[in-house]
Order: sequence, then structure tokens, then C-alpha cells
Amino acid sequence: MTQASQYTARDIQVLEGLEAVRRRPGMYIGSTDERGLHHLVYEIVDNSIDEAMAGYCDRIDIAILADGSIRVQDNGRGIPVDIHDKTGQSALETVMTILHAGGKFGGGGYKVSGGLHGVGASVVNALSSDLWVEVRRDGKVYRQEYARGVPKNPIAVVGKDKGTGTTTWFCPDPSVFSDAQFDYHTLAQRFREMAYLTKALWIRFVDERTAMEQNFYFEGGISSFVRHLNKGRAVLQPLPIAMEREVNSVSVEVAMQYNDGFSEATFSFANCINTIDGGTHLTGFRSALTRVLNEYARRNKLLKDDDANLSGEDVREGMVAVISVKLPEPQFEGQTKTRLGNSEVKAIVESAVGEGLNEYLENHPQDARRIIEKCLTSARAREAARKARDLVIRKGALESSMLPGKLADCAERNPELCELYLVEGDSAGGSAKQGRDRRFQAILPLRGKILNVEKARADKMLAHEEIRAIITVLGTNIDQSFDLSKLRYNYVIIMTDADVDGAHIRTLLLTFFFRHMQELIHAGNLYIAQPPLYRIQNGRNHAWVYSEKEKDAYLKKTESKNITVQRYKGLGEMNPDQLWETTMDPEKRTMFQVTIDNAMEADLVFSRLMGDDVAPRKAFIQSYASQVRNLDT
Ligand code: 0RA
Repeated sequence: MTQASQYTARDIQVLEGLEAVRRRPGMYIGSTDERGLHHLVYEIVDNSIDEAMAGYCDRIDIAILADGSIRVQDNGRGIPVDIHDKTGQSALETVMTILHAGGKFGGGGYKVSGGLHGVGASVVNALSSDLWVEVRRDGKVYRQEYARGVPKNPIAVVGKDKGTGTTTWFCPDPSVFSDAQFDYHTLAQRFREMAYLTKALWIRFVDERTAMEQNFYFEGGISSFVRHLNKGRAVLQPLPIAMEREVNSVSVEVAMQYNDGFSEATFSFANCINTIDGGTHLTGFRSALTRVLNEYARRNKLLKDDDANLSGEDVREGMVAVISVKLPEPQFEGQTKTRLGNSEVKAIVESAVGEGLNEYLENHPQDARRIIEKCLTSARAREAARKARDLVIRKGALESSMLPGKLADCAERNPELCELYLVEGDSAGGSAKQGRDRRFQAILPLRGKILNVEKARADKMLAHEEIRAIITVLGTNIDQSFDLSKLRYNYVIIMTDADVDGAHIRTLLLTFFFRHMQELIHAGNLYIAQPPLYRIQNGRNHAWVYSEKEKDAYLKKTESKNITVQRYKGLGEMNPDQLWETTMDPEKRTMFQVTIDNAMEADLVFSRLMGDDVAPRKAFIQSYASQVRNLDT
């Protein structure tokens, strides 16, 4: 083949590849909404993380520039730029223009980029209106520019530089991404996670649009991660228990620490990818944990001969753990590819954790005793809770044949068409009962504060009348017994006052749903009603407004002097007709659907907000107010 025909064949391949990506972007990056957009950044950053995991890079600088474009710079070895004999192209150009070419270079080592996303830089290139790469290598700076993935020029030397590394700049194509606004917090969250998982990597993130900047660097790696997750909680050991092993090219890192709470928070990663559906590494960890703690407890007579073994649930109560494995060829399974499938990993993690944890317990007898005692308390409490629950269930108290008297049910029997309003307070409940459309809207008034389930086990929770009423009315039961098909209402709507107390009750309800009926949230059945903040009377007309911003806008555009603005604090201040008109009429109302974008962050938010430490809760509410709000939207 001649040089010329090679070029042609290759050019055709490039154009076909780019065209495929541009025609069906969703096939490569999942979607072209906000999620897909952010995916572009991860794709580029993942390549730098790979270079860091390989031990050649310890700094990554990421910037959202003033015009909304992205620049990622690392101090790795630099993408190779030498011309390949066979293709006549540089490695750089190949990586940037050929689909799935990335993996061929720098084989071996652990890779993030081969995992969940793993579509490579060429896909980002194809979906960018403009992109350039600069490589610092061999004392020179090389550069190549592209438009919609097509090179604008051959690779060129544009300067001198003693350092090494790669810089990529890109501008997402506005014809692909209708809303190309990057969200600082979404990206920062991910970079923080990456920095925890790659010890001693420095990640700097700046947003030139707002001058925000964060630097992530964690000497302690995942131990720092666990401390972060336990911040504001009373912990049982001063420092997380940490272990690190490498067997057959599989690296295992685990950090764990108990707190005095009831929920478990274990996060597992494979090659820096959050395996939210767990997998073999998680299974190995769990089985080692249960085995080692039971063996230790027996050996030291903390468990008597005729005591039953501690269960998995007993040993995980109040535990925060992060498991991070890195392996050359991770297999990701499941619909969302977020479960690690490599079978050999289970035994490797099990023996690494077995050894590491045993060693820790032997060397820290005081900590060991405290942990075992905590597990024993959990076991006893769990037994008591089980009995309480059995009793409640036997009495049929959670079955819908025992609907509470204060429920004003709807006439409709088809759950698809039914709505349930959970309403704060009897007076608002009364207005809602009168104002509703009783054909399909049911009202359950809730009296006083809802129990904080973050601080109560099942027995106490099931003894709480309001919680029991909610469970009965929904018909689904809770926890392992939860059954979505039994849900009696398609819309479950939390309706509380627009004040601090209302916000508190709403958070308590969300905590309950998050911890005990999470499937209901995932299924999209949980909503938050939006009552208006003001009623504006303008002569004979009136308007309802739902935010300060809306009020200001209304007043600005209305010149009339005959205006009165009335602030509504409570639902009870509205008469039944007004409540219907503003908040309950499906034709006119606005509601927020509750979603959980990030289970890890949500877990943290709930354990921080609802845990026992009051001071951090206050600080947390102040500094994370916007994220708390995100949970509701
Ligand atoms: C393969 C080989 C070598 C470097 C890289 C890949 C590399 C890729 C990226 C992508 C972003 N940053 C990167 N840094 C490095 C170097 C091989 C060698 O020098 O021997």
C-alpha cells in the first residue's frame, strides 16, 4: 500500500467513527443532557488519573474557563507524539481521532478509563466544537487542534518546556448539548472522590466564571475519606482501621471506622469507579468482617459458648467503610455496569481484610473490646426490634385493613390515579380535607414532630403512631418487607409549611423515606408540594407567588399603587379554596419530585443532619444548604 492510500483509508475510518459518535452520542456517553455533558470532563480527567495511578503524575489542574469551556492539565509523561510507522500518524492523533484507541498505548497498569466510561478522548473530541491538546515531552511543546474531532493541522512543535505532561482544552459542541453549563459542585464532588482514591494526588479545580477554587489532596487516601464520612459523629476508634495489600496484581485498600449510629455506610470502588451495586470485593469484605469479629469475640470469651454468632447486620451497624480495589482488567456487570464481577477478587479481599483486621484487633485490645460490645448491643437490640416488629405485624397493625381514623381517603381505588397528601398539623389537614378533590386525593394529617428515625431502631420507630400511620396508609411495609406493588397511591406528596418548622418536618419525613422506603424514591413516587409564599392583591386581581424572586419580578412589572402583599407562613392561613387553587389542583400546582442523584452524598447529608451531634449539624446546614435543597428537587 502506498502512503497516500493509507491516509485515505485511515481518513475514512476517522470520519466514519466521528460520524457514528455524532449521530448517536447517547450510545457513547449515555445521554446529551447535563449528565452526558459532565461525562466529557470525566473522560478526559480519567486519562490523567490513569497516569497518576501508574505513578507518573501527581498533579491535575482542572478549570472551567470564563467562557464555559474546560481545560485539564496534568504533569504525567505526556501522550506519546512519535509517528507510528504503520499509520503514519502520531500516537496523539490516533488517540484523539480513532474510537477505542486509548487502550492500545501504555498497556498494563490499572485504568479508570477502561471501566465504566472508557469511551476515550476521541469521543470527547467528536462532540466538541473545538478542542486542542498540548503535550510537553522531550523539552518540547507539541500541539494539535481539532474541530468536531477532525484535525485542523498536523501535530506541530509550538515551544520549549523542560517539564512533561498533557493539557487538553475543549468546548462542548452546542449543537449536541443544548445546555452546555457545567455545574461546579457536581464536578468538585467527583474530583474530591478521585483525590481520596489516589493517595497523594493533588487536584486543583477552579471555576473562572465565579472565581471559586478548591484543592483536593489527601495524604491519608481512603482513611481520610472515612474520616470525612464520619465527621461530626462520635467514633469508637480514634483513627480509621486501615489495611493495604497487593496480591496477584490486585491492590486492595480498606479503611473502616465505627460510629455510635445505627446505619451502615460502605462505599466500594474498583479502579476509582464507584461500584454502587457492590460486587465481589464487597462480598469478600463483608464475609471477612463477620468471620474475624466472631472469631475474636469467641477467642476472648466476649461471646459465650451458647451465644449465637454475630450476624452481618450486627457487625455492620454504625460502620463507615471504604473499599478500593485496583486491578488490571476489571469486569463491570449489571445494567448500569456498577457491580464488580471478577470472581478472583472475592478471595483476595477476604484474606487481605481477614489478616489486616485480625492484626488490628490483636494490637488494639481496647478498641477491639469496644467494637465487639457495640456489635453485641446491636445484636440484642435487633432481637428486641424483631420481636416488636413481629408483634406489630401479627396484630396486623401495618396492614391496610387497619387504616387509621384520621385518614381522609379518596373514593378512587386504582392506585395509579390516587394521591396521598402528608400534611403537617391538624388545622392545615382540615383545610386540605375540605379543599381537596375527594375523588382521587387522600389526606393524612400528621400531628407534631415526626420521630427522627436516624436515632431510633425499628422497635421505637414502630411504636411511633405517626410513622405507623404512614406505613399502614401507604400499604407497602418497610425495609426488607417493602413491596412497591402494594403502594396505594401513585403520588405521595409531602405538604408542610414554608417555615423552619415545616422544613424540619419535611427533613424528618425524607429521612424516614430514605432509610426505610428508598425504593419509593427511586420509583419516583415521592413529591414535595409547593405552597405559595405570598398573595398579591392588585385592585380586583390577585396573584400567588412562590418565591422572593417571583415576588420582586411581579412588583417590578406592576406599576399600580393599589397593591397589597400578603405573606403566607403556614398552610393553615389559607382557606380550603385557596389551598386547592395554589397547591393541590393538578392543573395549576407545582411539585418537586424527590430524587437521589448521589446516594453517597445523600447518606452523608442524612447522617450529619439527623445524627446526635448538634454543633456540626448547624455548621453543616449553613454550609451545605444548597445540597440539602438538591435532595428535594
Ligand atoms: C500512554 C503512554 C504514555 C503516556 C500516556 C499514555 C498518557 C496519556 C495521557 C492522557 C492524559 N494524560 C496522559 N498522560 C500520559 C507514555 C509512554 C512513555 O513515555 O513511555
